[in-house]
Amino acid sequence: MSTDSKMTINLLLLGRTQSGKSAAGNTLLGSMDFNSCLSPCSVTTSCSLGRSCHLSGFARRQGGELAVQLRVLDTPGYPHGSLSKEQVQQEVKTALAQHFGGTGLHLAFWVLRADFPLCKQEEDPMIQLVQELLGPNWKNYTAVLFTHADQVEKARLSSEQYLHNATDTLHKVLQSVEQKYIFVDNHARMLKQEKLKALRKIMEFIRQNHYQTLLFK
Ligand SMILES: Nc1nc2c(ncn2[C@@H]2O[C@H](COP(=O)(O)OP(=O)(O)OP(=O)(O)O)[C@@H](O)[C@H]2O)c(=O)[nH]1
Ligand SMILES: [Mg+2]
Repeated sequence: MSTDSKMTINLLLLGRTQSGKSAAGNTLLGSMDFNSCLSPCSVTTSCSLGRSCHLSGFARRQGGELAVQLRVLDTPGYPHGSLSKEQVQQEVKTALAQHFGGTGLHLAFWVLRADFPLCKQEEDPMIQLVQELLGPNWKNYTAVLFTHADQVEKARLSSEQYLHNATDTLHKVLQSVEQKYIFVDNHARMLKQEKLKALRKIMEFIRQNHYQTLLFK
């Protein structure tokens, strides 16, 4: 969905329960569309779509300013506290077809907490789910979104130092998605400049993939 001065970007949030998916959706949209809270069980049990207003100041096309609307699909976590893998998968599949069936998905984020190391046991099932949802070209349409960037800062680590010390599993994942990642602080609410930086990175990932979208039936 795109005119000369306006563009709609469709994003999907996937990740384990309580990783900060809904909070990240709110941060990206600059709203409180999604219910986000600390809970001993999974909070989000069905998919929902949030839309930002038309945002400017971070994307240009042919020399002109682009007004970009983000559409973000929040999903139940996987593994989930009460839903099976099949239920989560079916819920996301249906929502992808309903919301992005016509226009297509630009980018899916695998949401990871930066304050937890990524282990192999978590990686395999998640990659499998992403592959099943996005198909064989999933790597072109997937990036990592680290939440809890405030905790990384609190530990006095730069994002480079953090990644330098990360597990081999995380390195492998980042390699497979061609180092597409962003850090997000959902706690303190990011400063305007930090948010613009994250949005510019998202646009760059999408540009690298030639603005292609994944279509769903
Ligand atoms: N400090 C900090 N807390 C965060 C951040 N992101 C999320 N949280 C907290 O983590 C908890 C879970 O956040 P949610 O947004 O509900 O996570 P979710 O992945 O949507 O959770 P489910 O829907 O249960 O799968 C909440 O208490 C958030 O405030 C972050 O960047 N920093
Ligand atoms: Mg949630």
